[in-house]
Amino acid sequence: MTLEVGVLGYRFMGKAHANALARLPMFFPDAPAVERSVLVGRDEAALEDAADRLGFESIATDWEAVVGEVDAFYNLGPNHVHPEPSIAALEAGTPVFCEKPLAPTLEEATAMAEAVRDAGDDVPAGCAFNYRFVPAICYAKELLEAGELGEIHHVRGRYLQDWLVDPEAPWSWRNDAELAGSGALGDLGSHSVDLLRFLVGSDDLAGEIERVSGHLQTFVDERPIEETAADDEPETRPVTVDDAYTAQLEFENGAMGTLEGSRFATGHKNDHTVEVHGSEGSLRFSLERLNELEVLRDGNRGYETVLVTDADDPYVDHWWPPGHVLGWEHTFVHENYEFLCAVETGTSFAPSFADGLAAQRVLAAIEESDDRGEWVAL
Ligand code: SOE
Repeated sequence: MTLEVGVLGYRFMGKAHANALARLPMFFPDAPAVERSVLVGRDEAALEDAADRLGFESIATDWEAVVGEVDAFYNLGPNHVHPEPSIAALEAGTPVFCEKPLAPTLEEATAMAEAVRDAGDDVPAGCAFNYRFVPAICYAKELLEAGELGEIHHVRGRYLQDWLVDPEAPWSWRNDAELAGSGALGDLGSHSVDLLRFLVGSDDLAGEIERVSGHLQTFVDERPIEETAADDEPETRPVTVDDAYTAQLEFENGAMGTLEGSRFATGHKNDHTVEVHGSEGSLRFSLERLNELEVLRDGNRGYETVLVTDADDPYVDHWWPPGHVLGWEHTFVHENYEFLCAVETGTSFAPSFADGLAAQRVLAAIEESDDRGEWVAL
């Protein structure tokens, strides 16, 4: 059976997921056969061009006509577009794969998670936290769950970019609270929160995040609109979200966490790092060196750098011989493989909408803590 997929959104994430779907038959021959059936958007001319480039059979400008007619619906639009089409698809019994963060607000994320519950266990719904599918992160999870690091004392999630450090960089939906919900916090912090939950969130490790203390900052409060940026006096729009955040976390089992993220970290392009310190050892991961995991254990004095590209490392055997490193785009192939296998078998997929909602709860608490200037319990 060929799964017909409808995809809303055809820019950055549309390209990342279309590329992943195109790779599956070649590298994951046991994946379900998938047809890139319909590409959904508003601008017909842009859609036609994108459908041609991304390999879609048809286009549609009305998602309502699509969500009940496909075997899976991908919601890759801007954050404010995540709730309504995803809920409509779930109400039609269509599995949904939605980009992160799940929604602009906690209320909307809650409604999306409730729609999954109402749709039933055989309708998978995933939140596309692609960094769970980095082989080195899967290996880190194996080490942690095997108890190799012992009792967890510290976790640290940091995500630094610098694409907005230029005040003349144009305004986009990612700068608007109504459209995005939050700025760096939802865009980058959602990844860090999900990864920390994935790595140390189990009861026998750090457990869930119990309370937070957060601080948000906006460095540039208005930006030129792209269409007028070349004018002498470009029209501008206000920036109504954070440009950067820091937060302290307390986990159920007493572990301490710190989060930091920025779109103003000059010189850092996509610098997503995770660090964990336990009673028996530590680990460090950096997306800019995503094939490696730095591990300190067994009483060694220093970290060893493990190149996670052996045939028995997660997903690696689908690609190349050891040492023939993977990249950012491969994480999308891995998550698409897992999601589409869940669609074919009607089984659950992680990270689920419940995981997306759990991350959203942390983000909302960090925003509330920033507003109130005090710790906030989840
Ligand atoms: C932000 O620019 C961004 O594109 C995020 O939205 C993605 O989730 C992240 O993987 C890369 O950076």
